[in-house]
Amino acid sequence: MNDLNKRIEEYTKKFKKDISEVRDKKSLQEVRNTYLSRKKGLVTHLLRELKTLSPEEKPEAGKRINELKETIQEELQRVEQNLESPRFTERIDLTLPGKKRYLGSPHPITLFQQEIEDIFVRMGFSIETGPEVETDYYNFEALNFPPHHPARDDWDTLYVTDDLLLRTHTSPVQIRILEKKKPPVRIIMPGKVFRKETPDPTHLPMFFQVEGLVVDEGINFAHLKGTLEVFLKTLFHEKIRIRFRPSFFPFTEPSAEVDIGCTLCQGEDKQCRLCGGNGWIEILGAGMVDPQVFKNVNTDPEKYSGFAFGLGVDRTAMFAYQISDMRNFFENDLRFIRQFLQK
Ligand code: 2NL
Repeated sequence: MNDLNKRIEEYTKKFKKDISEVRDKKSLQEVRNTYLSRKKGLVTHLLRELKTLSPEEKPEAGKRINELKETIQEELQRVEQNLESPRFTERIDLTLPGKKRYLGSPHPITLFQQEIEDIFVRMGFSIETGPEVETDYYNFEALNFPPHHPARDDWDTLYVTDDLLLRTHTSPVQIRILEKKKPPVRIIMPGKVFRKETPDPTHLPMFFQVEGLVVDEGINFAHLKGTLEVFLKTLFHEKIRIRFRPSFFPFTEPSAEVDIGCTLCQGEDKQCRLCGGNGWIEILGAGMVDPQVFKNVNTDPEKYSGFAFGLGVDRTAMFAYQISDMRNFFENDLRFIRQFLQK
């Protein structure tokens, strides 16, 4: 009897040790076999040995062996559950700081483009978009660039095929609209445009442009001037000077370029990193729509006139934020990008 009691105690201890070392299902099964296997299990042996005890000793010993068996079964089940759900075995430290999730935000150029759009929308313009891969006709010919005309060279075009190209300006959208819609037209066209250029502080092979077009009876240069002055004064918060210079574009006549006084040095610094000491910054190209362009879209130039303009969004953002290298916008250095997050 004593011998049996001793072994019950011994197995109880040994089981505690064995079960505490279980780390996977295989070792769990081994422990189960060691104690409960029908043929060789240690507990099975103990039960068999009950027979050798006297009738007085049997009930007490039987009870203890059954208790041991139940304990073993419960423990095996508990450990099995733990193995199945890692949450029970891994200790989770609830005091650790959480993982920080960063919120996305629009790109600074997108935000600036929206500012530009908002100003024109408040003046009654609507927003139009169109394809980035264009035909030669929409990008050049309809805009009064004859085939093989040297002016095409100024646009450093990226060709897809002989007839298909990446649009070099958003003007083709205006042609598409004028083909479909009779004046009055008052629209702006924001979007990506492409030029074969090596990136440098003031040039990118892909940039954003906003072009605008107003067509109606009796539209004249004063409308152009007034509209662009209101636009620029609003965008630069009234703080700028504006000047118009004569220029040339194949699709407008007469044409002008619009400069603003340097936003960094106000013309006072001969070595200014933004205007290079010039004091003026070229912001817009504009002009009265050439009569030939109207003829190309079946609009009568005797009845209708219009003005058009175009500006580079990235370029203008550069002057609004006083950044001297446009490549900063697309290098995706978060320290740079985050400065423009809207609070
Ligand atoms: C610039 C100059 C300009 C236009 C774009 C235009 C469009 C049609 C007819 C006539 Cl459909 N003109 N667009 C006119 C003048 C200038 O952009 O330097 N952009 C960055």
